Amino acid sequence: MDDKILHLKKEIEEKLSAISELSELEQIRVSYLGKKGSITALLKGMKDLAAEQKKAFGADVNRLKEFAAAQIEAKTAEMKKKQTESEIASMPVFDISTPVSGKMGSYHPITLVQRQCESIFRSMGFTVEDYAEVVTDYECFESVNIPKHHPARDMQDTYYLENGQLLKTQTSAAQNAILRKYGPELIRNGTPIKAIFPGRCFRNEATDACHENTFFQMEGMMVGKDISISNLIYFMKTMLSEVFRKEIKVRLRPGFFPFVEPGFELDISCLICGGEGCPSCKHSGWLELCPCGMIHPNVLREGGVDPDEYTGFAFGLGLTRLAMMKYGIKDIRDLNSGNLRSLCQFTDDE
Ligand code: FA5
Repeated sequence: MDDKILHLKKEIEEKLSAISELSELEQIRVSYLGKKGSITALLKGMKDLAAEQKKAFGADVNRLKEFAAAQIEAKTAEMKKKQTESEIASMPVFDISTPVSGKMGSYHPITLVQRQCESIFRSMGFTVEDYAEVVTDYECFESVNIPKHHPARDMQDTYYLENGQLLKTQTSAAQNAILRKYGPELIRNGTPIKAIFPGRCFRNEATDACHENTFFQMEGMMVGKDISISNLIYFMKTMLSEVFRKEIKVRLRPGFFPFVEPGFELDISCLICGGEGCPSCKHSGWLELCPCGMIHPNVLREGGVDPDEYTGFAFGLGLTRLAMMKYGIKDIRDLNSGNLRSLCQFTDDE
């Protein structure tokens, strides 16, 4: 082999073993294999050789060229691997056992009372149901004994959608579906229907300290043999004493709702002003919290349950107002405000 070729081979090996930076490799590649590189110059110079020398010299130079390219490629891979390893080694160590400091967030006060109510009713054998927010006129009104043009519709100024559906104004919109879901088991085995169904409601209302256009209710129903007002009062009392865990004044007065007969308004003495009267209770000292009553026979019949055999109660708890009373929130509008400083201060007391 030509001396020049042997010399270049040795030189390449020495240079590659001496480098410390990845960027130096490109300089080496260019200086041997680039347009003006030493190996390229050897190939170009072949045109001046005698024909008998060309073949052997050409083969040697090409072998050198392949050798240089392979060595540079191998060195590049080796250096990249080293670089990655040293980057990993210098990364900060993530210790999963390190305690996380600081507050991670909190539940909205309505979520807190909703969860508390769900757990109270679950412990008394009720199932918790979810229901849609966009419903039909039939679900929200007709199935609960409020036919078209009934004056009771005026009490719930409704947002109608272009497709004829509406944003539910009351959680009572799920009553018919619950009766149809659990009614067959009641009829087959006598298992009473016991369900609660919390949900968001919408009404086109002027807002004030105790009215919002978007608020939460939690409906509850129990249907079976010989269910009476005593059962209703028992469950209402248990729920309120568990939620407030202190003595609160309650009053039950007649109330009209087309889907119950008899119907009641269950009010609690305003906990913001202690019953003295304030904007949160419209200066009456009382807050309408949980209308209720015995389910109207038309509603049971429409849900496939025979009103001559079965009776039941229903209630429509104002969850948003319950959160106000439980946490001493004076203005209902604070609950939809997204103001984290005021909303993050509440905790679950269970
Ligand atoms: C109803 O919506 C009936 N569906 C409740 C019911 C269910 C009665 C089952 C009988 C049997 P009412 O419109 O009064 O009733 O609303 C019920 C509760 O929701 C009120 O007592 C109140 O606590 C809450 N509520 C009603 N409107 C608003 C509002 N605009 N802002 C905040 N809370 C409201």
